[in-house]
Amino acid sequence: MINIKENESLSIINHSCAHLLAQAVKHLYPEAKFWVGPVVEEGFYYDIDLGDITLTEDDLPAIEREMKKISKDGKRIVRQELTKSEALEKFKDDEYKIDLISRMDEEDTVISCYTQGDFTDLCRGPHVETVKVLKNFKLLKVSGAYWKGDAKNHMLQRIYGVCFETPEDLEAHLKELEEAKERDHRKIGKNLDIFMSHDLVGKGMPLWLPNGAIIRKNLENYIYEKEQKLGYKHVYTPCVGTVNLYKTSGHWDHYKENMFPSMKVDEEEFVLRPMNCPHHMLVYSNDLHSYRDLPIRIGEFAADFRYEASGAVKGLERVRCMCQNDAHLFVTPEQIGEEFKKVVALILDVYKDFGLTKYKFRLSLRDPEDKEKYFDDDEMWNQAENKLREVLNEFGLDYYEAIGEAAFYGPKLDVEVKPAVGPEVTLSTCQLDFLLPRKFELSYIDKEGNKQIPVVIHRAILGTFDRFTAFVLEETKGLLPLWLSPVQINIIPVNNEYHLEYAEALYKKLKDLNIRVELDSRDEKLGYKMRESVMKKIPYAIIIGNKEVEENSISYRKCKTEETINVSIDEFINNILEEIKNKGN
Ligand code: TSB
Ligand code: ZN
Repeated sequence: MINIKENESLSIINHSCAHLLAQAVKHLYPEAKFWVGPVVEEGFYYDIDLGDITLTEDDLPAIEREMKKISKDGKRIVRQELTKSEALEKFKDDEYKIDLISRMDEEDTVISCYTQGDFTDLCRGPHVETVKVLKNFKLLKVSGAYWKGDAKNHMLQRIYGVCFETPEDLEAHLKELEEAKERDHRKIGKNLDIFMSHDLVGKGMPLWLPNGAIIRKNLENYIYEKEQKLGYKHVYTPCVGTVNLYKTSGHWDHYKENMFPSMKVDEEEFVLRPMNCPHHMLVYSNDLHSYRDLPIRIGEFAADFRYEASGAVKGLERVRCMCQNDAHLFVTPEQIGEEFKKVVALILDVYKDFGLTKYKFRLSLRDPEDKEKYFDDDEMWNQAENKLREVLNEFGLDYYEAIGEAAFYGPKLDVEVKPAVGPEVTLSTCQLDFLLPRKFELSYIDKEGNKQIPVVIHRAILGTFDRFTAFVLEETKGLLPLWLSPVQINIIPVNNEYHLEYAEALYKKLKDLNIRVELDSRDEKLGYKMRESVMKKIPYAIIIGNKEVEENSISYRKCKTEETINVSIDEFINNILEEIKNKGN
C-alpha cells in the first residue's frame, strides 16, 4: 500500500486536504478549535477540539459534502508570513495555536499561515495553489486522541482522511484498504473465534479461545522441537521478579517506563517482568561452566508484561501481556559469529516453513552521540556491530541500518513485517549483549583455567506467540496450513438419514488418529454447510453421499477450490497425515 508521507506530491495534497477538512468542520461546528493536522503514512488527520460534541463515523459524510462544496468554490490558498509577535496577535483567541507559536524559537523566525476563503491556519506548508484540486478525498474514520498524545490531557477528536490526484487512484486505494481490513487479524480472530478481549480483564490483555489455543500450542511444539534439535535447554521461570533483580539487570534504570508499577508483598517488592533475561542469567549462574560447555542455550516460552500506551495496543499484535519465544545464548567471544549465524539460519528456516516472504532485516545500531541511552564502551559496540554486519554479508542478506534503534545493552538484528493495517512491527529479533553478563557477574573457565565473562545473545524467533499468530493469520487470511488449523477436516453428510452412520464412523477413525475433525450433522442443505466450512476456513471438507457409502470412499474439497476429489479412505488419511507431518513443505 502506498505510503503517502514518503510521496512528495501526495504529501502536499494530503496536507492541503487536512486544511480543507478543518475549514469544513469550522463551517459545520463554529465552536471547533484545531490542534495539529499532519500527513501520515495513511493520508492525513486533524486533531480537533469540539467541546462536548463527540463525532461518529455517521457524521463524516456531512463533513465530506461540505469539503466538496468548498473545493468547488475554488478559492486560492494564500501564504502569509508573520513574525512571532504578529502571529501571537493574529491567533490570540486560539489557545491551541498560541501554544504552538509560543514554543517556536526566536522572535525573528518567520511563521507562516495559509488562508483559503474564510479559513486561516497556522502552517509551514507547502500547499497546493487552490482548493479546486482537492476533489478526490475520503474521510476514513474518527477516533479520540489525547492532546499532545498524553493520557493526562483532555481528549481531542481525530478525523482521518486521504486524498489523491485522480478518482481512479482514490478508488484503487480504497479497494486496497477494504482488502486490508478483511485481512486484519482482529477481524479474522473474531470471525474464527481465535481470541477475545474483555474490559474486566483489561486493555491489551487478549484471551485465547480454544481455536487460538490450538494454534498457539502447535506453534510452541513446532519451535520447541526445532530448538531442542539445536541444543537448546528449556526452562520455566516465574513471571515476576523483585525490583532488585531489575535494578541488577539495569532494566529499572533503562526500561522502567515500559514496566508495570511494582507491588509490595511482605518485605519484598515485585514487578511483573517485562523481559526474561535476568531470570535466565540466574539459571546460568546456578552452575559452574567450562569453555567446553559453551554455547549454553536457555530457552523459555515466557510470559512478559509491558506497559504499552492504550492507543498502541492492537489485537494480538501489540499486547500488554505476551508470551515470548525467548532464549538467551551464552557464548565465548570467539563463538559470537558462529552462534549469530545459527540464529539467522533458524529465522530463515522458520520463515520458509511458514511461506513468509515479505519481511525486512533491520540492523539496529547505537547512536554514538547518545551517551544517556547506551552504555559507554566504544570498543565493545564497534566490535559487536561489525560482527553482526559480517554475518549478514556472509549470508548475502539485504538489510538496512537504523542508527539509535539498538537496545541499551547492544546492537541487534530485527526482522520487520508490515501488518495488514498500521505501521511495521518487529517479529524476530537477535540481540548481542556484553553488559548483562557483567551485571550478573557470570563466568566460565577458559582453556588456561582463567575466569572469563561470557557474551549473551538474546533472541526470539517467533517474537511472541501473540504477534506471530497475528501475522500468520493476516498472511494466510485465516486459511492456515493444515498442521496449524484449529479444525482440519469438516465431514458433511449429504443426508443424515442415509449417510450419518458412515460419517460418524469416519469421524471416529480420524479422531483416533488425532486429526482435528468436525462432523456437521445439522439438518441444513449441503451447499449451505459447504459455504460455512469455507467461511470457517477449514482446510478440508469431506462430503459423504450415496456414492461414498456404496464405494466405501470419501469425496473431499480443499477450502477455496472448486474441485471435488473422490478417493479411498486410506489414501485420504495417508495424504492428510503426510501433509500434517511435512507442515506443507
Ligand atoms: C529476545 N530480552 C529480549 C529477548 O531475549 C527481548 O525482550 N527483546 S524484545 O524486547 O525485542 O522483545 C522480543 C519480541 O517480542 C519482539 O521482537 C517482538 O516480536 C515481540 N514483542 C515486543 N513487544 C510486544 C508486544 N507489546 N506485543 C506483542 N509482541 C511484542
Ligand atoms: Zn533477553
